[in-house]
Amino acid sequence: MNRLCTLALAAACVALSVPAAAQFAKTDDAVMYRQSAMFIMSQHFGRLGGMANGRVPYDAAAAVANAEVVAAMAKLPWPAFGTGMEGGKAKPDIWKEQAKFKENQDKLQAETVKLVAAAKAGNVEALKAQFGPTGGVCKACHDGFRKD
Ligand code: ASC
Repeated sequence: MNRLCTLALAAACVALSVPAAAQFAKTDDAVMYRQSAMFIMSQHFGRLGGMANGRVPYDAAAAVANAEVVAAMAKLPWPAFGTGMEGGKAKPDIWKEQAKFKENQDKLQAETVKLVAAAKAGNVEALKAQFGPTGGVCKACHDGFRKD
């Protein structure tokens, strides 16, 4: 019985401590996953940019829909930067400065939550006011952690 418990505990520990790598069959999948999430994010962020910059007519419902996709995508890429998943455009600094990288993730998530709120305000001025700061966190992280 004791032995069984020990084994069960060990199995639970392994299951709980499986690195994020276990979520992906291979590193290439992790790279494709994080790039895909960021590609979708950029498409929808770009549509908001069109409205914020007056290139396309402001559409309040579309703004909310786009901002919600951006905020949803902003949650996704991070487990795909797990241990051993170096590659793509990711600078090695991501794995060397994990606290700083995490700070950038948190900032992005905070700004995209504000972006949804700004879109829900229902006027282009609110959207404009939050578009810049959100793009700023995209850029800051890319400057520090993405290869050219
Ligand atoms: C985008 C996109 C980025 C960011 C960044 C903002 O639409 O693809 O990487 O915005 O350019 O400065």
